[in-house]
Amino acid sequence: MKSVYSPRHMGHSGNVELVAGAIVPAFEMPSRAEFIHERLKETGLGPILAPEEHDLSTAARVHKQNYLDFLPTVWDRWTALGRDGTALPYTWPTRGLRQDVIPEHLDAQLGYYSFDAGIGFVKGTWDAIKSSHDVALTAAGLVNAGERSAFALCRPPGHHAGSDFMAGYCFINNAAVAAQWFLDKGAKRVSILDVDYHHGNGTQEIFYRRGDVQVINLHGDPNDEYPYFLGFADERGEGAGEGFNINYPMRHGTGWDRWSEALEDGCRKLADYAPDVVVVSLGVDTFEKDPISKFRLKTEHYPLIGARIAKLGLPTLFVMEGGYAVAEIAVNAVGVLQGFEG
Ligand code: Q9C
Ligand code: ZN
Repeated sequence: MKSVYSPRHMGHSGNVELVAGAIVPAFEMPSRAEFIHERLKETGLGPILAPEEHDLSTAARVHKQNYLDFLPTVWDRWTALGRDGTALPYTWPTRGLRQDVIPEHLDAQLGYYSFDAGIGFVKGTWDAIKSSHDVALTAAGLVNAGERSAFALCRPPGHHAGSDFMAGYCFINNAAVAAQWFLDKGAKRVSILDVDYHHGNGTQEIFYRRGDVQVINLHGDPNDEYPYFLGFADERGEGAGEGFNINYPMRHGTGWDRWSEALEDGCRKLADYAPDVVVVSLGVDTFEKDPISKFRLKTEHYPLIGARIAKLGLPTLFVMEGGYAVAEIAVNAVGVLQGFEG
């Protein structure tokens, strides 16, 4: 399997996030991608390619233009205010406040375009976001050109980013952009299978009213897990999207037996949908030792995930999402890919 990787993710580093009342170094850190990159080389999974530059026209079909215009401006505007450190929001437009005015101040816009404070910007953040987007589309191009599969080693991840909001370490929804790109290249239907520990709220929001992208999510139950406000089992899509959004919320402590049942059910529904291509939002924060998650998958289970996806017999793009047990995520993520290859 070919992979796509860019070192440009590394400029997105040294940022902080808010966890349990404390500002701490962000769990989403450069070593995540570096360990996976090393593991790809070590295992000889296949060639590792550099991304080609892509413009944001496909991204603009799943994100709002004002949101895409905002993202590259954040760091320069933050420093123009005489600030350093990490650019973070601190105020949000809740129920009852005006949603129709986008205030001019950067602090207000950071809140307007975000869901939480897990999306800190530093100097290299926009360049990393753009490179992650390019990595996803370059890998999608490999699949479109006839490869059975490809791996987009995206960093930062994407599945919490919605049409006009950043969230949970995510800015551009790489998997959603790739799915849209496949449609624009002639695919009639695309399935997104999201196996990250956290519900892909951004992906769900983007495609909720669409029938051309099926979204299947396996994740921590929002009753006791981030993103809390979305990811319940009764969210099935609306309008043309009715029935094409499928959620499998699972409780803290879920292990392989229960999780793999959900994967099996999801794969059957995916096969019934008969998409032209599958995009896997590949998070490995389901791992028992993940520092921010509460499932109990073991390293031996990850190749089984890949093998089940391979059984679908469909062209498959793997897009990297979460996973924070830093050294182990490399073995687990590449384990999925090895399991896919058989
Ligand atoms: N106690 C992804 O996996 N909150 N994002 C963590 C830690 C946000 C995860 C709080 C987690 C976001 C792509
Ligand atoms: Zn996650």
